[in-house]
Amino acid sequence: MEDKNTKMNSKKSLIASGLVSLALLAGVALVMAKDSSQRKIVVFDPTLNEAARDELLAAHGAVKVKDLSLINASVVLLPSKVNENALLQRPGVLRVDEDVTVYALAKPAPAPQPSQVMPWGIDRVDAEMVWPSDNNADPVRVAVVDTGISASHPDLVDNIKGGHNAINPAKSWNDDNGHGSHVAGTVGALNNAVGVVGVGPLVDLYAVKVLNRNGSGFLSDVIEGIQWSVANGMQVVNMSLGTSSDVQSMHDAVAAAYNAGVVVVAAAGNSGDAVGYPAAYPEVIAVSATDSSDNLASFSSRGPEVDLAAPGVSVYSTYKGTGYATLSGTSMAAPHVTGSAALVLNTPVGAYDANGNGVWDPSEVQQKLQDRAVDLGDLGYDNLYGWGLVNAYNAVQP
Ligand SMILES: [Ca+2]
Ligand SMILES: [Ca+2]
Ligand SMILES: [Ca+2]
Ligand SMILES: [Ca+2]
Repeated sequence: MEDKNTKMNSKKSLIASGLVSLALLAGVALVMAKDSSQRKIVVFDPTLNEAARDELLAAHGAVKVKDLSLINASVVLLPSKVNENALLQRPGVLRVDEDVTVYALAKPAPAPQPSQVMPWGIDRVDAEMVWPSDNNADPVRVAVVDTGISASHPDLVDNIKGGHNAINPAKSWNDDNGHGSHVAGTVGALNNAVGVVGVGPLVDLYAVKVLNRNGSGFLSDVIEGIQWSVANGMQVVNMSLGTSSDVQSMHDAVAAAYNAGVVVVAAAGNSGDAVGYPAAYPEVIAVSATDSSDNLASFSSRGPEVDLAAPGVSVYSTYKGTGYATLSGTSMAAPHVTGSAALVLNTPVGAYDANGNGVWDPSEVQQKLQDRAVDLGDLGYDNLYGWGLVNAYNAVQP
């Protein structure tokens, strides 16, 4: 946790006075939750139509921010707790969830990189042994749900195929923080003459911006990012973010993505303690972080929800603008698994087609990644490394 700097500490103390316990996550991407007193997620009975919902909301003084069709909900501003309680009494209103705030912190340390180097994590998961056979495959669509992706980065730009700004759909998904670009580079930086190279250098990257330039954003924007990913045919969603708050709307959103066939990967958290959310949900592949000696990082969250481990200490990758940076966190581990999942999706499902439908389903991808991981720590499954260190090369073998 050596890079958990003073800025983070001041955030912690700021949040300590909030009503919801400190959450956090993503390595350098620290994510915390606090009470956002007016902004709520109102979840309706699915049989209620939009007009009826809007009428209900208006009757209780709620100002609608947006709808979240994925989970039959609306994001609203409520003037007071009285309005919320009254709304809860109405038939058709299932629940009112906190629209918790999430924060990501990245330390700015861009350094120019004149020639391409292979980051140690890419080598460790043996991604480079997969590339030659992958060259002619259809690119897999990967959504990086984060601070955006640098639209001008020469080591990313050819792989960026689109995106969405859930905070303000009228604005760009360009990364004004750096964290999302770092994650994107580990997933799929270009195999060229400069900078770094990702696990899957031919993937199609989609920038789903849910955290702002300061690395903060509402949970509802994260949910909208997941919703966009489902609606736009994303095959893998990477979430290097999280919170200690277990909010039902978030679980519903990742479950909807999973049921739609989307592989969802998330960082386990940087608390050194229990796995955070969304990583802890069963529909999500939870990733802990290892160092270059294959030991679990001290900051890495751990517990029975961990599925896989991946490199997450001193990871060198692309950053905002045209920069590069070395960062640590489970935020950096998750994209190694996301990239590996994308490489698996480029191979025939074969014997892993548990439900016999001829295509990869999220549970089948997860099963193969787990079966082909390199066991670490105690023999077999354990709470630190899950099923072991992800290995892209093993995972794409028949
Ligand atoms: Ca290697
Ligand atoms: Ca490169
Ligand atoms: Ca299947
Ligand atoms: Ca083990």
